[in-house]
Amino acid sequence: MKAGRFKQWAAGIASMALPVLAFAQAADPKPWQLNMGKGVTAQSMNAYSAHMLALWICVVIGILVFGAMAVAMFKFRKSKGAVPDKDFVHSTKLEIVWTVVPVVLLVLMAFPATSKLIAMYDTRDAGMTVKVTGYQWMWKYDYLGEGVSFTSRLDRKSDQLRQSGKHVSAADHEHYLLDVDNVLVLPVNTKIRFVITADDVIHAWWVPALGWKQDAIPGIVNEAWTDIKEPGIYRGQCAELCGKDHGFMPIVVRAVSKVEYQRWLADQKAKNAPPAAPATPAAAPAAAPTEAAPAAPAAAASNSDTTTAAPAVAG
Ligand SMILES: [Cu+2]
Repeated sequence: MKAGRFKQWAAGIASMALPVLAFAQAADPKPWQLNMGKGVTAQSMNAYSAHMLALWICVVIGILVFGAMAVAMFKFRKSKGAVPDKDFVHSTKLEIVWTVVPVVLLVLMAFPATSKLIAMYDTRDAGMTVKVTGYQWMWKYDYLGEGVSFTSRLDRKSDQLRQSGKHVSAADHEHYLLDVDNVLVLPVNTKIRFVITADDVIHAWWVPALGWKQDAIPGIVNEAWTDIKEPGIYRGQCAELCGKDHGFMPIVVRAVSKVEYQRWLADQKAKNAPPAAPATPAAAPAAAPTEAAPAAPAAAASNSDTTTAAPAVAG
């Protein structure tokens, strides 16, 4: 009976784990994950190592304190003939020890934490800059100096599902409320500076795999940077309660190789450059619609349409 039950459980867990493993990204949280995720950037690894240092110090302290309590409770108990020492009320030596040891531990943790924190705010020598603007309820991305910008909002399928009122399961949408129409494409192994602001209320741009979140505040430009080590899709959300649709402004970062990024950027620039057509004055006016016509379906299919998204913001 017991063995049968165990087999049932094992089969159930295995069948549950299989689809999860198939879709899992390197930095996605896993079911029953206990520890903090490592992320995919230098900063997220720094946060992870600072966390692990603190965790192991806590583990050692826990073992020592609870071990001492266990010894006191089980070895020195009244039933074993232990007699309380009523004269022991003060020990300067002990007080010095329990003051100095925590101070040393705090300094031990503060040194790496401070240097990592300073590195986290050092946005110098970035290879490129992306301006992130929060709106109720979407994001706008400007690739500064490239002339590429677009808005990124909840994908239509999630939007329809959420308004349908039905109970949504993973079968309906694999990334329900975590998908967008236009993803933020970034190159790997590049120091990318973000300037983050908002147009209406306070939002916060947060992709856990990158290892930080930054407030997007109207009238203030906050800075952050990243250097993604692994290509992949990294999802996040607005992390500041910003209004009724706060839960419906996800973030999707697609990290690609530098070559692929340059190709993508060239595509975006080509789509964003309608003045290229009037550059040939000899061409008949009919040339413009034929030029534009093939671009529209291609843009819609590429899932990173900028030409149609940009006016949506202006309006
Ligand atoms: Cu928001």
